[in-house]
Amino acid sequence: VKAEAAKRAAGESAVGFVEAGMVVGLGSGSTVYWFIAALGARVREGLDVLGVPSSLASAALAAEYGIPLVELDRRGVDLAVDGADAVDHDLRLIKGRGAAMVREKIVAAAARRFVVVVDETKMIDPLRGRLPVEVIAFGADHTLAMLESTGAPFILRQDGNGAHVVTDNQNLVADGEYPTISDPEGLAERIQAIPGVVGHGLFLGMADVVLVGHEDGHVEQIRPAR
Ligand code: A5P
Repeated sequence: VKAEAAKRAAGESAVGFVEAGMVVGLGSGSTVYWFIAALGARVREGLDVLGVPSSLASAALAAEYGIPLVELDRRGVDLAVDGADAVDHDLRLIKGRGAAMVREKIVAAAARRFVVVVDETKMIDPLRGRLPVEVIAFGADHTLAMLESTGAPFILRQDGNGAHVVTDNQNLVADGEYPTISDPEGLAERIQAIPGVVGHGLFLGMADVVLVGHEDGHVEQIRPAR
């Protein structure tokens, strides 16, 4: 419940970045939930925005909150707001606990401004832990072996019933467990070069600002040094 207050503070504060007429990328997860709820309230008050959802789950949520939705097109989006699983001092991110990182990265890369909302427990430096990778089902076992050559055990993600998790793009998710990620850029390059890989959860050099929510309700804004 304490963490929820921090998530809520971060998510709601991102509404301050939204201006009338914007096309807004809507990420996924329990922190962005608060952003979508708060944005929906502003839409009900008459704010004119369009949302571009980065997952089927966020599309359903945004529709429930009355946010008009459009598909991503070549105009891109003005602002994207999304959560993260880990953030380091360079605002490098790990994403994908919700298995939506490929669409999330497409939307974030299409955004003129990318705002990340997290609670304080997500500040993890150096980056480490679970790194999700979306893989094509064909040859997945061999792809796993290639992923493991980058220095972590990988397993295919399963749901509560033991079935493989299938992404919105009809692919599988492989989760790696890295004791530490000392060279995120090098690792990202090696993973992306594996043919069975669609995309991975490292978001490097993308975040323009990270809004860190604390349990007492205050929100810190961190911007990259670059
Ligand atoms: C979804 O694929 C993830 O990238 C989420 O953005 C991430 O897991 C953050 O979710 P929470 O805000 O629920 O922690």
